[in-house]
Amino acid sequence: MSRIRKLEEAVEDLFGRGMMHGTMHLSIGQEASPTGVCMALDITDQITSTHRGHGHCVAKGADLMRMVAELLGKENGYCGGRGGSMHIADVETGNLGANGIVGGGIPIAIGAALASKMMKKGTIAVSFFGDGAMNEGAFHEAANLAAIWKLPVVLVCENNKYGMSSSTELAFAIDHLSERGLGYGIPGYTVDGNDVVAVYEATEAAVKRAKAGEGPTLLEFVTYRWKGHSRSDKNLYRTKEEIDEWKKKDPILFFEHVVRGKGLLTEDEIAEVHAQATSQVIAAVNEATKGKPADPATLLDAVFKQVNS
Ligand SMILES: Cc1ncc(C[n+]2csc(CCOP(=O)(O)OP(=O)(O)O)c2C)c(N)n1
Repeated sequence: MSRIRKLEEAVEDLFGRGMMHGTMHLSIGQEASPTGVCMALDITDQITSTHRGHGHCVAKGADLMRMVAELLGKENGYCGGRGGSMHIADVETGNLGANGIVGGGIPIAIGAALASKMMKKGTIAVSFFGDGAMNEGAFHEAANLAAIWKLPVVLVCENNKYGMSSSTELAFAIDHLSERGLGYGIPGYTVDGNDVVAVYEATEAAVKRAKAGEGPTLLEFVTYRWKGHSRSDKNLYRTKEEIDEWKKKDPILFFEHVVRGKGLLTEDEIAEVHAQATSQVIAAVNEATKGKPADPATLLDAVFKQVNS
């Protein structure tokens, strides 16, 4: 969680200094869901991510330097600098890709789960998506197929309360978005998305169910994004008081409180975790900035996989 937070703080700084291309979306405040979910997965299990996907990439094991290089449009980035913030894929760690199309990753995860089932690979797929994506047609079609084919997939809704400026209260007529699973025959659970242990436990149970051939689970992790939707967001649709209230529920501070209370880590050990995360991020940024900028002359290279016939 600390590594995700420090990376995103660094990304915000790089963007502010005009070093990044395109846009980017920060998930500061939401670190418990990628962390808790990916802790319950094997490296061979696959994920699909969203436009707000830096945390998912880090939690699934991406290399920080290659991530930053991608954000800076460098050749040594994950997609040769062509993808930027919203399109980081790292197939080796099972990350099938972030996706700028809201809801776009859900059918891809369903396809990966179908392939796993047909090829008897024993792996599962997890699709991360926001509350806004649950009102996309792609979600409904994918959920139905996952249910009727009993696919090994976990549908993870990170309900951070807003889809751009639309609150969930405005966009849904139900209180718990996990209820959406019931109409498809998919069990759904709403969980505190700022409690990493609760996220892990809920995911572990869903993964077990998927691996046992019992089909999909829908998990709603209730959380909050501290920052605006993207850089152009002036936060006119919510109050400073609301943001401050959620900052008090910081998933990192909450977890520190838990481990301190149980005597699992000392103050020095907690400080060491944060110090390590900071130095890893600094090293990644320093190394990535040395990379060669992607060359516009080879723009179409590395966009599709080359197959030699
Ligand atoms: C199919 C599609 N429709 C609209 C957009 C524009 N758009 C980008 S992000 C976003 C909001 C998504 O909200 P949510 O799924 O809740 O994710 P969050 O931003 O809260 O993480 C929208 C409408 C898009 N990228 N793709």
